[in-house]
Amino acid sequence: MKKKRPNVVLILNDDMGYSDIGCYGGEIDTPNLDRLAANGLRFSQFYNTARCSPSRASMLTGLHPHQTGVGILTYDSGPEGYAGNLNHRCVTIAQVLKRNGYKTYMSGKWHIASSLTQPTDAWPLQRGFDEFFGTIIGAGSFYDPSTLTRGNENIEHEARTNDAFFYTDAISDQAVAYIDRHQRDCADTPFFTYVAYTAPHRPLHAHAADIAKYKGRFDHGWDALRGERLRKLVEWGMLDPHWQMTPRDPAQPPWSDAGNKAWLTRCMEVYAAQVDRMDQGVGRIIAALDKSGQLDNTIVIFLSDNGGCAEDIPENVTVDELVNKLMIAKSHTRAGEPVHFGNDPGRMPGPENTYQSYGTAWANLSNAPFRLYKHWIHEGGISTPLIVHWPQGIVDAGAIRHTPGYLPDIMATVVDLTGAQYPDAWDGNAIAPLKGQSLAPAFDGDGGERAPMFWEHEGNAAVRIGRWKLVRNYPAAWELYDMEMDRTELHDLASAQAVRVADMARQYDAWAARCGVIPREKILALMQSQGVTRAFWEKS
Ligand SMILES: [Ca+2]
Repeated sequence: MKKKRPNVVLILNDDMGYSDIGCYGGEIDTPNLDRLAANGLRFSQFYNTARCSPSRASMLTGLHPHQTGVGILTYDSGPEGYAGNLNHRCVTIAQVLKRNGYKTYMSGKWHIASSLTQPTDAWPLQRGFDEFFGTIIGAGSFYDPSTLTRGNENIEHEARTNDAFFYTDAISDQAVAYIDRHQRDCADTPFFTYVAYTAPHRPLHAHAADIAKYKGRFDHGWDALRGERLRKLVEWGMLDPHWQMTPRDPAQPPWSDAGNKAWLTRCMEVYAAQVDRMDQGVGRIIAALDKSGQLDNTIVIFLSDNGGCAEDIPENVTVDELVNKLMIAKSHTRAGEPVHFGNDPGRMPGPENTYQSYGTAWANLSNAPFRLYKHWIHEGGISTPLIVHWPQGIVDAGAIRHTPGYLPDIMATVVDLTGAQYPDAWDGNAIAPLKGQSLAPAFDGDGGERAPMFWEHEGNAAVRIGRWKLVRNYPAAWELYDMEMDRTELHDLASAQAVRVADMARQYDAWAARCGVIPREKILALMQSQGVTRAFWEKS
């Protein structure tokens, strides 16, 4: 008898740093993710694409973001490669698996379609999902989310009329319901479930009980805790003992000098509560898989879409723009109280009437020990946990893998392990060749060949070839790092190795031309000429 093909549960979260969860050195209680790691694999060098939309586009299609039409974000007037809308030269994992006999489900944030309110061919049901519950937009209230949708139908009223609604829980509930119903109705058919949490993306919204649990957990402050995380990661063999801690953002005070400590710690407590709630949901999803007897033959993959975020709630846009144009906030709570935008030490974050973010210094902690944040291609912007759990396919339970990889590898891995065919054409359109490579060989051990990896986001860019990483913080010059000696990117070797820099830059330029990357100066002018302001395409 033919062995049943594995199910795939792909869990993505939003704006979480490399070292936040327990099994990557953080203080947050994530027993369910930790258990997946203990029975599966943790990858120490997996990379995303520095921001929500491009990461999702790349992960779901196996291509680079610019090839899919989602070069930056989801605004609808950009040029080729930046239309902000999934194009027809790519297919999603859901399309590929559905054509290969899988049932396909999605619960959570989409954020790769320019139309937020009217269904288009870039919405989930038209991109291979049999079912969809979630939001089309990239951010918003956890209590009353904009663009809440089931299938192709707006269901915002379901949250608005339900005092108990909380988006993280709703995403988990729906994922569990899919698994339960699938087991009841079509247990012999393999399935793909994409669970895209918005936690811990700002605003800092969380349940009071979850926040209370973290009281005191961060009182030692960002400096001591960064050191503690690095110490743990080195002790566990995740990071190399020779890599040094990066300096914290010099614009932020040492913890000992910081004012408003009660408010500052509360910000991090709410962030932790957001992640904690997600982990509770992961626990329920795993329990549903276990109860249905599917857990052993399900590949569960967990990762984050970009590094910890140093961007605050946009201050250069009006409340009207936040609410009506960007649609990332509501002007009133469901009970009709006014809401308060922006970070205000006089007001504790967490409840529905607040829109706050945790700030640069805590983002430094999230990304410890690495440099920079979401939006940059230095390690702090693109390093993510990657946990893979698959009892039938992974023997070396609890091990760490140092094989580098990045988002296009997810499609390649899924295609490899399910036996599905990645198409060269779809509905008469040519589909770009798959850019990733399967991670499956690394399930058995490190040491395989790794093709060069490339990134570009808003002018920030990198190429990694073997141990070498060439990286640019736009508009500054290229920097060169030896990732075996210095993964925290503290010792720039560019001037000492000009020949290597020139060679890698040439390879980067060839890749950028091949994949339709438009230089930052030019894309900015093009977007502005088409009425898309910086505030719009950089700040949400
Ligand atoms: Ca994100």
